[in-house]
Amino acid sequence: MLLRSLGAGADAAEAVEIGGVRLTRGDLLGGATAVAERIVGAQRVAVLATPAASTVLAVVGCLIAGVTAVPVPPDSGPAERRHILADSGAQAWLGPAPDDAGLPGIPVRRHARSWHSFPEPDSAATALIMYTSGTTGAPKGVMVSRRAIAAGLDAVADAWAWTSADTLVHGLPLFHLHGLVLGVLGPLRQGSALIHTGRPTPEAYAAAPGTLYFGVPTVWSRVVENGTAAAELKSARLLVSGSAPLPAPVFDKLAALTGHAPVERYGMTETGITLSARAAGERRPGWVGSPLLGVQTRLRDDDGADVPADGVGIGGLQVRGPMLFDGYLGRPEATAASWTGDGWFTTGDVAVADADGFHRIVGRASVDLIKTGGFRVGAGEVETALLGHPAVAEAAVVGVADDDLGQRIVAHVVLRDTATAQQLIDHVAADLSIHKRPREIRIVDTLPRNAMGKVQKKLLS
Ligand code: MCA
Ligand code: AMP
Repeated sequence: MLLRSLGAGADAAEAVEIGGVRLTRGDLLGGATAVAERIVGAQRVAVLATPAASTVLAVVGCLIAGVTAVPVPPDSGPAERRHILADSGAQAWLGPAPDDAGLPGIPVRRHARSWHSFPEPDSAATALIMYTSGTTGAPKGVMVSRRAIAAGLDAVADAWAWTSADTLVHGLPLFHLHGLVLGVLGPLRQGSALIHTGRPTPEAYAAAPGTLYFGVPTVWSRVVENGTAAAELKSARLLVSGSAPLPAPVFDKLAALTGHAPVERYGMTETGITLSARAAGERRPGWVGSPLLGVQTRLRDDDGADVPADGVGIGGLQVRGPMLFDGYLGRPEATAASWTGDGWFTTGDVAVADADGFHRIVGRASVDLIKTGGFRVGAGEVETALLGHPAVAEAAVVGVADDDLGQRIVAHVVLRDTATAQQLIDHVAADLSIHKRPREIRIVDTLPRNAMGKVQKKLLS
């Protein structure tokens, strides 16, 4: 059973606190089963993934009914939302819908209850389609099966000694693997309580009594800037960081202020979490730990030759394991291109491994995938939005190093007509979600190009 804590008794136990609403296990099982009754027989539904009880009930209802859920960022611009709906083939909005809904709505009633018993869907069935950016083009739908979710959650539980005695605290968005799969389905599989703080602020983390705290590096760097909040986390069992590189100074300050060296882990929407430090093992700043249960890794150089795990050699990281995705929805070529002929997934990250199996992520092979505040943003997607403005002749978008966000999005733009930076940012905002907007626009006369005419992004920083 995927969400094995539901239906396992202890119905009065506190399961989820989110958006000021508290749901016991019984509330969640009864409420989500009532959702399941409304959607059973559908194939895919869209869920506007606000940090609210309705999102949790909707996604759990989908899992009970065997309907694929498509989480949609609540701040997504109309163009991005239209793409996700059309590409995914979602048949309805489950729960609250945006004003320009475009699809029929199925309400999620928080107080409705059903005690119908659904058979457990096939473990190979697609549980979620999560949209994620590539280097170019519109986001692709990553199909994740029930068994991949189960294997991924069991693997992190093993590494982090995560049990029903834990209370998880986080305030991450519910439209990505980190906040939704690890952060909501994780507690429901392990039987631990969840406190979702709405937003992942230091004050909210400090005020929530938990044992296990999840954050992206931006969250932890904000925590260490707030000594009072950090001190409240001394009573935690484990602080976990992932989704982007945790700067070593933040690691060190967190350890000094809270008494807990953070557990770093590495993953992708496509692969789930594959590498992590262990609760009972070494935590090394700048390193993301060793392969989780069932995971194998290898490093390959540009010619496809093996790079030794000697702590020095740098190579493209390839992984395989039971938590990997089933492909990009409707994109067989992109799916095939991401796997090697002998069955390894090419992460696009460049890494070092040592003889103990510890890995360090050195960077990404492509400058066109930006990680900002833990969000993955394709440069091409932002460039396409900018080029849609009539005054923009050329655009090159890069991620520039940023102490708070890891990288911040900066657009270099050649204009053919007058436009202000704010007008261009607003134009992107009309298409894409908030975190994909450039933080800065640099208006330039020309973009640096090589002899082939290709923009040399390495010169733009
Ligand atoms: C944000 N704002 C902006 C922009 N971005 N304004 C103009 N242009 C922009 N580009 C606004 C916000 O709406 C907000 O406004 C204010 O600026 C502050 O924004 P920011 O500094 O970004 O703070 P924040 O909104 O609090 O965001 C920081 C954050 C956020 C909370 C850390 O980045 C976040 O939730 N990151 C999590 C990403 C994540 O979960 N990734 C996992 C991917 P106002 O105050 O008015 O609202 S899954 C993954 O990576 C794999 C599988 C893995 O390994 O986990
Ligand atoms: P996403 O699909 O949003 O899950 O982004 C996945 C990417 O985030 C990976 O390919 C890495 O580039 C990056 N990433 C995730 N976790 C870490 C980490 N702990 N350290 C460095 N990079 C990370």
